[in-house]
Amino acid sequence: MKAVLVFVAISVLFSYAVAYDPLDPSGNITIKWDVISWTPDGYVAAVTMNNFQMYRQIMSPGWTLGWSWAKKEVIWSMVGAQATEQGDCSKFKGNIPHCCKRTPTIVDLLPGVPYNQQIANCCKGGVIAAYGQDPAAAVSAFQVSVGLAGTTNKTVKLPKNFTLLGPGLGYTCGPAKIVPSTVYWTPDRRRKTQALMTWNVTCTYTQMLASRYPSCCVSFSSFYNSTIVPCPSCSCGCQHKNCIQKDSKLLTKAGVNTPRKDGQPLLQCTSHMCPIRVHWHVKLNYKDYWRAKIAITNFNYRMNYTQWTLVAQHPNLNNITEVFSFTYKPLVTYGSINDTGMFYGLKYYNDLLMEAGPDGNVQSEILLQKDLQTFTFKQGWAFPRKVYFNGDECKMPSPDAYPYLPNSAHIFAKMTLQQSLIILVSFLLGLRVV
Ligand SMILES: *[C@@H]1O[C@H](CO)[C@@H](O)[C@H](O)[C@H]1NC(C)=O
Ligand SMILES: *[C@@H]1O[C@H](CO)[C@@H](O)[C@H](O)[C@H]1NC(C)=O
Ligand SMILES: *[C@@H]1O[C@H](CO)[C@@H](O)[C@H](O)[C@H]1NC(C)=O
Ligand SMILES: *[C@@H]1O[C@H](CO)[C@@H](O)[C@H](O)[C@H]1NC(C)=O
Ligand SMILES: *[C@@H]1O[C@H](CO)[C@@H](O)[C@H](O)[C@H]1NC(C)=O
Ligand SMILES: *[C@@H]1O[C@H](CO)[C@@H](O)[C@H](O)[C@H]1NC(C)=O
Ligand SMILES: *[C@@H]1O[C@H](CO)[C@@H](O)[C@H](O)[C@H]1NC(C)=O
Ligand SMILES: CC(=O)N[C@H]1CO[C@H](CO)[C@@H](O)[C@@H]1O
Repeated sequence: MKAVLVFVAISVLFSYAVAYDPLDPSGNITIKWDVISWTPDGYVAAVTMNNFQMYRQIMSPGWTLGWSWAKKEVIWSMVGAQATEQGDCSKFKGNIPHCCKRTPTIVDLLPGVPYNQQIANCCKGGVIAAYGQDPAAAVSAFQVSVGLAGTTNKTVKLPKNFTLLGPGLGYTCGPAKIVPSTVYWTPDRRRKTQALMTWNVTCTYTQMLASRYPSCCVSFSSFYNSTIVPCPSCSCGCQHKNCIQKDSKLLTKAGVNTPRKDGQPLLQCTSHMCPIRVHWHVKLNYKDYWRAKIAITNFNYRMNYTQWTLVAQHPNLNNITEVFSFTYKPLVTYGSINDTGMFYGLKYYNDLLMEAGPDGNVQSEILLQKDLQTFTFKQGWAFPRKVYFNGDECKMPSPDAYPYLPNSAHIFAKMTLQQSLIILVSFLLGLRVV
């Protein structure tokens, strides 16, 4: 048991420093450029961004992709996305490029653009689903026509310094690498064609880059101890944070919920100052099963979380028997250790976590079958080891603050050997110890 607590303590200490995500070790976003035709002064590329992360999506307002051209390339035109700035195209006459910047910044188009300006998987306002939740929606694509570029696979210079940005996104992208050309089926699926050249860029997420502080916290309670262990105070940082009391008259003003362009939240005042709190309640004990309740509360008045995801790590999740009102999917990380899984809402029922207020929460109950060899309510065993909301790890209560089972081992730990022996003996004799 001590080992568990030490492990929890160590993971709490180090979890914000590492880029590698042990719960999703191969999670990344891969950006693939397929050259689909050569043009007199360059090429046309189909660019596909695949989100291979199991439980981290790109939320509204969506992705922003940037890169540096290796030479003097320009973008003649784009389909399904656009450069945010045209830049200085003054040396062009007649036909003016879409973008002449050396480091273009690209954003997705919003839904609803005319059909003839779309391609498959474009125009979703930059929103990309998590792969574990909706693999078909975990992709975004656009087409770019590049000029003043190489016109053969020997003379093309790959773009450099890729960046994937957006509010709350902490991605680092590696260099572009030439990979085997993508092979496509023709629409009638009777013939295969091949890209003229393909390169990939891989981007990985680091929570520290997204924000210095966690963006969610966890609180605990149990049926066996009336103490509610709150989120640690200032879990998400208190400095320079404004907040609003939940009974404030300002909340009745029109437009108070309108999201800001810069993504600035309007938080309800709490001691933790997090936009999201996950509460884990150990609810019931049966002979062979136990039941926990999970509630997620939104404290941001300016944010609806669509397609939210919750990841929990707990040794008993390998024997999860029933999940009420959420979907559950195990994340099998290391072969036999099956202790981590993701939860998400049911479509049209609770996959939208509404802005702070009376509707700003979603909840579920889970039923787990006890593995009688490891199961215990002692030492906070029934609480999760790690919790992630939307791919960001949440701040947990300190391990020594977990609700204790009355008369639990931690009382024994404070006694002398002699006292414990007396208790043990009186227990064996069937006497009651107060
Ligand atoms: C990116 O993710 C895919 C899918 O999980 C994986 O096959 C690939 O190896 C990953 N790439 C890197 C560079 O980690
Ligand atoms: C390149 O990216 C695509 C996804 O966009 C992936 O299927 C493919 O495996 C990647 N190739 C390499 C060599 O990483
Ligand atoms: C370039 O194209 C030629 C044929 O046109 C092909 O043999 C060669 O493998 C290609 N090289 C790369 C790096 O794709
Ligand atoms: C890419 O970034 C590096 C380091 O920030 C910089 O030295 C280099 O000049 C950049 N390359 C281009 C083509 O902008
Ligand atoms: C959240 O969604 C509801 C219902 O779709 C909408 O009325 C509300 O304005 C949205 N709030 C925010 C902050 O976007
Ligand atoms: C992991 O646990 C889930 C949920 O109980 C179960 O459906 C799945 O079969 C388990 N996988 C392995 C490899 O044990
Ligand atoms: C409940 O748990 C707290 C620790 O969070 C502990 O201080 C308290 O003694 C426990 N209550 C009982 C009745 O054991
Ligand atoms: C009590 C019970 O069902 N235990 C099972 C929990 O899951 C592991 C592997 O996932 C099984 O080996 C146990 O039998």
